[in-house]
Amino acid sequence: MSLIFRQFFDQDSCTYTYLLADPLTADAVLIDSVREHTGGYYALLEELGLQLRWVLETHVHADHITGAAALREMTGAQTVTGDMAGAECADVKASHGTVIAFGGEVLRVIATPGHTPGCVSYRWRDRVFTGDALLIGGCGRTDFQGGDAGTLYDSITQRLFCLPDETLVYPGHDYNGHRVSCIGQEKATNPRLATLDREAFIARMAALKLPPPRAIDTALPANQACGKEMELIDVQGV
Ligand SMILES: N[C@@H](CCC(=O)N[C@@H](CS)C(=O)NCC(=O)O)C(=O)O
Ligand SMILES: [Fe+2]
Repeated sequence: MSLIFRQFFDQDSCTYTYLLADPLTADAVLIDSVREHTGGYYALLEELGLQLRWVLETHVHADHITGAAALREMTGAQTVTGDMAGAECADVKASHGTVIAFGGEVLRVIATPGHTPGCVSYRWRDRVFTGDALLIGGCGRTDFQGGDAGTLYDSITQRLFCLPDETLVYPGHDYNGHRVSCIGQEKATNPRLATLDREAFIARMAALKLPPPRAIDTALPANQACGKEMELIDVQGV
């Protein structure tokens, strides 16, 4: 079972970005890229001789700007978001069950709304990329961008926790230095989900009272345009 897999970390926003590729055909995808790192991804793609096919977003991010538009321009890759994300710029608006193929590999889209209404997770082989739906020992906040704690609870318990226990969980962020978990571990130990029922989870999320992400005002409009430069957005009236 040959595969290419890399996990990148953006120190500024604690975002994880994932590179997946089929070494037999050299087709690659990136999940949740960060605009500041597009040069680095491009250099690695060149070094490994890979052709980027898809740039996938788990959601419209509030804390960093995606590299999607820049990567599309540099490589010709197509961009993918959830169909409820409200990012008109995306080439493919994926819904629950959509299959994204690259080389001999497939990614399956799992709709996991709650952190935002348009959040999706991507399942690949024995792994699931959960964005900000399920974090390691936590979950995405639900206090802005149309977030809804009850919806998030349902997504996690009904769509993610029914995957096999050994499925590896790769989140969109980690603020505590964790890199990977698995479904069985999150079911057993996630403090928001292992011990709380739906009502208690909703109450816990309402009590979090977190400060807004520092970059929210610039990140949201930029990401709705797939990360295009703001000057360009203004000129084009997007
Ligand atoms: N301090 C961070 C906050 C980032 C933040 O709010 N992250 C969101 C994801 S976009 C979240 O859900 N965090 C969950 C948590 O902090 O428990 C920043 O300013 O960027
Ligand atoms: Fe987020």
